[in-house]
Amino acid sequence: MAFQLPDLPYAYNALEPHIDARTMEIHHSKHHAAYINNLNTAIANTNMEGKTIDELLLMAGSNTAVRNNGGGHWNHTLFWNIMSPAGGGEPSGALATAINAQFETFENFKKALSQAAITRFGSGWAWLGIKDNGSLCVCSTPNQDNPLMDIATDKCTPILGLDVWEHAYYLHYQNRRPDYVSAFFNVVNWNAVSANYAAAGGK
Ligand code: MN3
Repeated sequence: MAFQLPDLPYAYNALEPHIDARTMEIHHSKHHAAYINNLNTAIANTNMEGKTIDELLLMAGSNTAVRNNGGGHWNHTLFWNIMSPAGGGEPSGALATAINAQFETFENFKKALSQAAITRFGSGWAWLGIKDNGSLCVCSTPNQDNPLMDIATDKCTPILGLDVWEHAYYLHYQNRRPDYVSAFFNVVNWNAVSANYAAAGGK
């Protein structure tokens, strides 16, 4: 069973004015679709066919096409799901408690994630993740790598991902990545991030 492009959980224009419809349409229907097509091509008729996307991430180090395109598929699937037109604000419940315990304040966490996103040189991602010991971490990866991959140096299970490739913001923000990062916080679906936190073992 080949991988398929998941539907966006909202319309292309739903995240405006923070992320524009044209960017969302190209990002989902062209970029994410291309990662999936290239991933399917890379694994066809190999022993990787039939593996789950999470299993494939553990094989990233041995196959560049799987690393780039499997990562691209996994990363974008998370990205779409942690945004919402009803997003923004701050987390509540166990995730809020964990963020405050680790970063002292939500504002400090925002600064840490923003810094990771803004200082990632070239293309890549910034992450909020949960480590095996249950603690939260903020990190970033280049290209379509992510912290679940066998080749990851900062290992964790991402519960929030922020795409800082230029294709994610250039049409609307041009070179102003910090403005895009700031706007992103207006569409973060903290309910979805909290659900990811719980699913990853967060308490
Ligand atoms: Mn992207």
